[in-house]
Amino acid sequence: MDPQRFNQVNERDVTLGVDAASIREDFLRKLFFQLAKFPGVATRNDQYLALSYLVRDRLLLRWVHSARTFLELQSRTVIYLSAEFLPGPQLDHNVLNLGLTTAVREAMTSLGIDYDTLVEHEEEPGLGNGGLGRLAACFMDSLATVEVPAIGHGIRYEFGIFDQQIRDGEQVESTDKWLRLGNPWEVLRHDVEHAIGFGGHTEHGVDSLGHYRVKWHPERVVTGIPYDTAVVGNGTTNTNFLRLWSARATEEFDLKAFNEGEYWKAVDEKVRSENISKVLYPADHSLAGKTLRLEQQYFFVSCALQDCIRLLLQKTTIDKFAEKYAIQLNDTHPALAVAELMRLFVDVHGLSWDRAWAMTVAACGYTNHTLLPEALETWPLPLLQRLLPRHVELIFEINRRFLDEVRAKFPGDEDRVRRMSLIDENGERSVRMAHLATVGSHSINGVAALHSRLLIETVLKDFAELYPERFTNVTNGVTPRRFLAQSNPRLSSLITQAIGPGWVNDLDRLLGLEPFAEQGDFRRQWREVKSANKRDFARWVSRVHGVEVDPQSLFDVQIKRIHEYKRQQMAGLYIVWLYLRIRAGDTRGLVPRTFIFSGKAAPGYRMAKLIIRFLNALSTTLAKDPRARDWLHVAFVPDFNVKNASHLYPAADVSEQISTAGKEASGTGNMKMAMNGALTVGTLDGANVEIRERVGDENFFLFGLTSDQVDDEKRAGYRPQERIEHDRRLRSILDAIADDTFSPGQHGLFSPLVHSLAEVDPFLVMADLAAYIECQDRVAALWKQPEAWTKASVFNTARVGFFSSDRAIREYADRIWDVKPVKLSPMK
Ligand code: NBG
Repeated sequence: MDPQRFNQVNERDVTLGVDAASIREDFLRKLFFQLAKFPGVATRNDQYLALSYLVRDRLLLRWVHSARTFLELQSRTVIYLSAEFLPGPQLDHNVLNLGLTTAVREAMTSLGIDYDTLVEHEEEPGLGNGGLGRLAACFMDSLATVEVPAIGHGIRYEFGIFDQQIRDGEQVESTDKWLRLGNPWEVLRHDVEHAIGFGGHTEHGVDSLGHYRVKWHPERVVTGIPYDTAVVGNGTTNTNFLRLWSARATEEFDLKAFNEGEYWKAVDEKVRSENISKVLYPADHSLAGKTLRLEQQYFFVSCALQDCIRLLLQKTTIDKFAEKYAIQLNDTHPALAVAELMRLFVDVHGLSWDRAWAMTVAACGYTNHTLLPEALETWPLPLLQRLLPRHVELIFEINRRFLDEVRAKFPGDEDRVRRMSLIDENGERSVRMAHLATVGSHSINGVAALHSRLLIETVLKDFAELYPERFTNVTNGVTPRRFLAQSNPRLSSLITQAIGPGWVNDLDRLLGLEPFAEQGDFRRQWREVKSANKRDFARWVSRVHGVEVDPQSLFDVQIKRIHEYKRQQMAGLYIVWLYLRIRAGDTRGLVPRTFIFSGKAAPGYRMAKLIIRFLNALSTTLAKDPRARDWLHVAFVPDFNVKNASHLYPAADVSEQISTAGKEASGTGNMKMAMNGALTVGTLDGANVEIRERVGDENFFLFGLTSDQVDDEKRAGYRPQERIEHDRRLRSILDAIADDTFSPGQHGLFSPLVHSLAEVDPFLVMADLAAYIECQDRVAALWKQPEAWTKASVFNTARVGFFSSDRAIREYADRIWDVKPVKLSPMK
């Protein structure tokens, strides 16, 4: 035995070929030795797995190298806590980031395998609902690419976001069995597990040294085990990882119960424990007031933080925690981290309260992702008390000290104290998670300039007055690797032809495209790329979903979660307006258009589901009417997810970003589409504001009320009826819907929609619709001038470099995390 000798060996002693011949040979090795198959019986899934495993080897080599280096250097590490991650399919993305695209294609071709078929075969991990989870995935990609050491922590939901089918125009949900055929990317760490307590009671006392100590005796303990997925940077060696926690029963069976013959009772506890990581809550922007959801949040936060401490203590002591880690709370879902850190520091590791609190605040940062009241989490105190009794005590103590600070700064202002308290005393007492996250963080940011301004003017106003230095903005970004290089190879090669390589990791270089916008020949090529992408999309959507679209028409695209504030219904009303005109023979100024919608509705959100029903009804009605054939089509593409979206972004001509101003925190689909050369029709909301500033107002179709005007309208007692009375277009649109034009044989199907719009209109659709119609006229007018349109399209791509998530991550790294990149040398 010579451990010294073993320790001197390292990953550099292994080489993995990156040429087509090596990849071909490794493919066969994986097929034979890992899957125990020969070509004659290997299924497509076997081929996919064999290829994925050999690609994973190349990731793991870099990962091991990164991990060893980071450990030696004790590099400061970002811990990104997020209840949701939507990474999308891994195979092609990893192949691209490793620079293996050509070699892999060649190797597959030499074996008679179509690489694209394998890529299309992959199921994605749908471990998120929408933009928030996808942002987390873009950030993981950028952290590795800009060489910042990071670990993402989340939950390995056995069932992710539901699959959506459209049956008879309605959304039908089915379980997402993403793990069914195996997940080749994850690595289970058998040697790591953490115990997560729930319930029970606390015991207060004095230890042998005379220190006041609290001990929590949980009633129930669940085990968390980690599944790791490597995340490699593009063109870097740096490889970070995503650590997703899965819940296991601590004892497989309750032996006593089992011995007494109560088999069911014995397995009951197992089922209860493992339910924690069973399924993702499929609602975005609404509080699911569920015990299980709270259990999920605490479960992954505690696993993550215990794991951080475990790693820290391998090399140093607990008081170095805040030097070693920058903890980012992705919305309030992980806000319990603030209380859990205090528990770990004070109760478990014996630090003083003040030391523990200073480290907690120094380590934590909080990103707010929404101002919508229904999405601001609060947990009923009795529930918290029952599940996490020690954390309630800690939250009370944090609150007591915090409110003393508020009183000292604003003497006599008890109203303010009530507003700022971590505990909401109105009605049933509850804990305000956004307040907990804010008080426990040294930095609080919104996700676009407007959103961050509104955050400090409204939801967190009192906090911004107390701690102005803590508030900042980091506008979101998206990864150009996945959303341009990988999903739009045609446009990518045209860009590279024009400005050379290197832009994908330095997206501001796209500015170099500007002069090309003036060249007719380049514009022609640009149009050809878009047309080819649209034809591809038309073929794909027909083959996979049986939806027919005409690639010659203008593709007007709105793809995102279905929500009243996002106003898919407003686009629907505009389509009705166009249809009424066409039926009346008035096609002046129109251009042939295909409206493409895609998005899921929360299963319990009735109005959102009715909007899906409505859009599908428009689609069928128009398809049946020969008068509409040349002008107007509507396609609803089922099951919006990262994979399907990647077919859509490259094909979009118009990007619909039409939320009520002040409601969409940022949006990221807006960035993805502009990057692919779509022109935005948008309100001054979220990141639209900054997109417009950058691409130029002449290359952006703006309409609608500003967020201040929306507030004014509401304050003045907004009445949609007045708008309807004054505008015969609005009347005729609503009348047509109410008359069952789109619901033949189903009288009154859409009356809840009409009623909501005409009587309440919480998102001011009626106030903005006229402006929207006029804005769409401008769209049609520009579409009729292909040269001018193309120029605007080129300018959109050229000027959106700012919206790379690399830029966003660099801002977080400099202004919030204080982390420096760690450069690693290239590896074979
Ligand atoms: C969403 C916002 C989007 C934003 C993403 C990412 C939540 C709670 N918020 O506008 O609605 O782009 O977060 O920041 O899902």
